[in-house]
This record gives sequence, C-alpha cells and structure tokens, in this order.
Amino acid sequence: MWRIYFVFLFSFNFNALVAQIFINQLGYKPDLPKFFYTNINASSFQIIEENTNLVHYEGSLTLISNRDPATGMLIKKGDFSTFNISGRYFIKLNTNDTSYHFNISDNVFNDLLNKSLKAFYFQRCGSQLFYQHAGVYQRATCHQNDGFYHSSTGQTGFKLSRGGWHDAGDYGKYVVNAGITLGTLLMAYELFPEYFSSDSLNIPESGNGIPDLLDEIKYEILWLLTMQAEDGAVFHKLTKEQFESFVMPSQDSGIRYIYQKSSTATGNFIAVLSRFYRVYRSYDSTFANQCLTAAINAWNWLSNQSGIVPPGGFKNPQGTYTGEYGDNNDSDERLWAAVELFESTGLSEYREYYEFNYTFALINSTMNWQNVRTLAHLTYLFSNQPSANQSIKSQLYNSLLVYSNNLVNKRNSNGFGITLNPGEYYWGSNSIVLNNGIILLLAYLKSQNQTYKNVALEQLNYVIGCNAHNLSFVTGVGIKYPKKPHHRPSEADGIAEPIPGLIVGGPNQYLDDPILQQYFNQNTPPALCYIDHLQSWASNEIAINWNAPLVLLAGFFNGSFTSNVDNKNEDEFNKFNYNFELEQNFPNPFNSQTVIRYTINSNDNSKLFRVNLRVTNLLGETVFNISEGYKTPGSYHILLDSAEFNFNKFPSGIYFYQLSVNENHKTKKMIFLK
Ligand SMILES: [Ca+2]
Ligand SMILES: [Ca+2]
Ligand SMILES: [Zn+2]
Repeated sequence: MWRIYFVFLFSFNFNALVAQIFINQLGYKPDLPKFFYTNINASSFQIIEENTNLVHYEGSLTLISNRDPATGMLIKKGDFSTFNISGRYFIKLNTNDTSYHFNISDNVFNDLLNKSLKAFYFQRCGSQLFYQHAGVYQRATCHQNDGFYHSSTGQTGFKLSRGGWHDAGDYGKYVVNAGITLGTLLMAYELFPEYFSSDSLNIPESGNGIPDLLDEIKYEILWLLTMQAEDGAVFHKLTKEQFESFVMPSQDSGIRYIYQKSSTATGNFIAVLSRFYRVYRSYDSTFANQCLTAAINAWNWLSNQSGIVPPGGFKNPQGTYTGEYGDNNDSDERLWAAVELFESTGLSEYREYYEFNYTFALINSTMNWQNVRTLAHLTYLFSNQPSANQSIKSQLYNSLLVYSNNLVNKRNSNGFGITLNPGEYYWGSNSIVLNNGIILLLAYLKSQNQTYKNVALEQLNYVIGCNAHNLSFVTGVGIKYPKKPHHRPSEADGIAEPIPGLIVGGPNQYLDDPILQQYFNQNTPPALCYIDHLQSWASNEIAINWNAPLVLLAGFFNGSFTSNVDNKNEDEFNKFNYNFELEQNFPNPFNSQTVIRYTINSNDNSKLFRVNLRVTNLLGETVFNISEGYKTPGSYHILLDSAEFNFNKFPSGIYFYQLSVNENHKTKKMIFLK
C-alpha cells in the first residue's frame, strides 16, 4: 500500500506536469537571442521590469509542439531577442502566470564560468583545501598513498602518483577521462585565450601571472606524468577495487591501485601532454618541454604496438568494480595523439600518420571519452602548421558543416531546442548537448553563420533552465538546481548546499540505475527521466568530462557578444551608432495643445532605445512626465493636450521639454500662454 502511494505521488507531483515558464535562470545578454518556453497554453507575454512593474516589451507565443516527443508536453516559445535594455525583469503571460525573475546584463554568464571552472579545484586530490580558497568546503588532504601496482600489471610495490582530480562522484582517477576533459579545456584556451585569462579565480595559484585555467589544468597534468611507465606507456587508472562509501576523501581508506597499461590511456596522454606544451611553453618552457618529451616517449611506445593494448581493450580484472572506461577501438586515440604531436612539432612523421588514417571517418560524431576522433579532426582543421594539407582541411570543414546541419535539424524537431532526438537521451545526456554546442560553435567560427552560434547558445541555455525540469543542472548556479548530486564530498561534508559549479549528467531514458527504474519506466518521455536523488548515479552524478564543455561554452558566451548599447558611460556615446533629433514644438506659444516631434536614427532598426520626455520649469524641476518607454528607430510625435496632461493648472510662462534617449538628453524651450 505504501509503495503504491509512493509511486502515485511521484508520477503526478512531477515538475514537468506543472504549468511553468522555463527560462535561462542566469538571464540574458543584451546582444544575444532571448527566449523562453512554457507548457501553458497562453497566447502572448509581457516583459515587466521588477522595480517599476512597467511593461517594457510585449510579444506573441509561438507553438512549438502540441505534444513534444521528448517531453510529452505542449510547448510554446516566447522570443524577446530585440529587447536589449539591461535591467531586472520577469515574464508575465496573458494567463497571468509569471516566471522567475531574471537579469538582462552583459555579466549573466560570469558566475557560471567562474563556478564551473572553480569546480575543478574542488575535485583536487592529494591537497588540503584551505578556507581561504574553499570557504565552507575546506577539507583535509586525501589519498596520500597513491598508489600500489595491481597484480594485473605484473608488477608489485608502490609508485608515487598523488594529485590530479577526483574523476566524478567517486574518488578514482582515470587517464582516459582525464584525456577528453583536458582536451576540451585546452581547446577552450587555445581558441579563446582572451576569454580564459582570469588569474583571480581564488585558487592557490591565483595571482601568479598565469591564467588560472592553465594552473588548474597543470594540476591534472602533473598527476598524468606520474602515470607513465618507464617504457613510455601509460597506466589506465588509479582506483580502489570497489567504489568508496559516502565519506569525505580524507576518510577514504583502503588500498588504491594502479592498473594495467592501455593504448587508449596512452593515446589520451600523448594528445593532452603535447597540447599542453603548446599553450604552456610561453609561461614555463622547461616544464612544457618535459611534457612534450613525455608525449613523444609515449608515442614511441604506442606506435610500436600493432594492436590495441591490452588485447580487446582494458577490462576491469576480476574483483574490481570501479569505473572501467572500456573501449575496444584505439584508432581514434592514436589519431588524436598523432595530430596533437604534429600541431606541436610540425614533424612530418605525425602529419603523415594523421593523413594516412584520417579518412576512416570525417567529422561525423560528437566527441566523448570513448571516441575522440572528432577532437583529432578539429585540431587538424584549426591547425596553424603551414604543412597542413588544405584539401584535407576543406574536407574536414565540409564534414563539420554537414554534421552541424544535422544537429540544427535535430534542434528544429526538439521542443526545447536541443540537439538530441528521442532515443539519444543517454547517460550523461547533458554533456552530449554541450559537446554538440561546441561543434556548432566551431562551425560558427569557421563559417560566421549566425544560426550555428544561436543554436550553440540554446544548448547552453538548456542546461541552465530552459528544460522540462525548470532546473539549472549546475549546482549553485541559477535559481533552482540539484541539491542531492551523486557526489561524495557534497554529501559527506554535512553542508546542505552541494559544492557549486558541477553539472549533473541529466535525463537518461535508459534508466541505468535502480532509482531511475523505481521512478520511471519505458513509457516515460525520454527527457523526463531525471531525478535529483543522491543514488541516481545514472542521472544525477557529476564528472570532470561533463564540466569541461560547460566551461568552454560559458567562457565563450561570457566573453563574446558584449553589448555597447545600454552602457551608462557617457564616453561610450560615440560608439552607440545612434543619434536623435528633437524638433521645436508646434504651435508655439501654445494654449490647449501642442505637438512635439522627434526622430531616432540608428544603423540597426531592430534596436530598442529607452525614451523619456519630461516638461520642466525654469529651475529644471519636473512639471510633468511623459514616459515613452522603449522605441525602435523612427520618427514619432506626441500630442500634448491639456485634457490629458491637465497643464492648465500651471502658470503661463517659459517651460522646457527634455527628451532622453538612453543616457543622453536634448532640451528645447516652449511658451505656455493661457
Ligand atoms: Ca594563476
Ligand atoms: Ca576509442
Ligand atoms: Zn583524493
């Protein structure tokens, strides 16, 4: 009986079935597209300013789907992209339903970037986290005895391998997953160094003159170097035999093992060590060279292995149940290793390896830890090496556009504008969405086609609130976010708030854990198969390789498309590309009525300008206000009628009328004669 009631409760108390307005919970940048979704069958909406309750924008809702296949919901969309005035607002539908309050501001993604990057610091293994940097999440050091050779290595004894990041909700360290994580973070820095230059993230290395992103990456790189054997090969992982219980990392006792060498781990190692060399050599050429040498030694081992190592790919030995990161195909890891070495050295050996092997598949998949082929292709496509083959680059470019168009098509049939079809809500679906966003962003960089950029932004908006759960999937970011992530320190520290900046895996229609199976079934729409539950590791765990694409997209949209329209600095006036004219009122002098005309000129006729008109006396005091609200460029006239404005109560004499357009003002004299 209890059980039946329990299921009933959760079947019908479900967020997605409640009438809601789904917004980007961080807010919107003035110069980027702005939209929201709702499952309420309304027809129009208003954007209302929080402080004044004034309506600043009105629009119609567009029906996206009567029954969206991914969510089973009616979905309507509101677009207020042309409204670009900074401020704090909420949405009100014609049904009187209202949204969360949100900002329109150039800074809306700043918090997301800082927290998603700082999250890597909170994953640090082998270091004490001090209050100065970690605040209430300070903790003692952990895992000082990493690690002992597992018997499957054929070796015995201990190899010092401290440091690096805990991989996910557990405390293991896995070279394969470190690979795609670092590959993504390094791509972010290589493509947009100006957006990731912050040296003030408040980590121990802040203020050292090196971007904190690179400092954080180096923390993992230093660990990776310890995972290399003398022959150049790289051990697959460093974990316990079984997952830890939910204790703080410093309380986690028991032997942690270094497992067998693998060719997939070695390929990842080569790729990220050589990539790190490129971005780090200008800061510390000695250490950068050490990284490149390690990568070359690893390549020399890997290129002598005719097949995958171990045969069939790495498998957990009997008695080991921690993450496996199994993969029976190492051709993509080898390709990525070769192309990163080529990009770092320009040597023909590596270029030829890539050019002999790249055609197996062009850009036709989204990168994940098991398949890094697309990461290899993207490095070649963006190569700065003069010997890179232009014809291959154009093949890669074409395949990037074809694949991106395919993603745009998926987005067009998805109720929330994400690049997944029903059937593709796999474990970690949020990271697939974000990695698709990266591919679209790169297509935009190469083509300057705005559609790719806008769809990339939609992928980011989805994970921070534009989704059926009305949830930001990132802890500590937005208004409503996961409180019970499958993340050991967030649970074991006794602090109610989870460690911030961590994105959870998200909807998983394949119900890969008992909690998902308890709450959902085959008939649940795929996008709804998510629950904020501590033990739903298949929908609510966190992972370093899921945070990395979040950092890239947050950093890009934080750093780019910064508005210059609503800047309050008068010195910026000339950059605004607008002007306005205020005409003499007619008739003048006037008695019962007069007309005031003005014109706003801009090179962008979709821009909105804040317009206000007021009448003042000789002392500059306001006699009455004629609030005009927001206007697009054009000519306007206002009839000043005593019947409406009741100015007959004021004395005859000289007055002024002042027009304000955004932060700028023009004033003219007028004469009132009773
Ligand atoms: Ca720094
Ligand atoms: Ca692979
Ligand atoms: Zn640790």
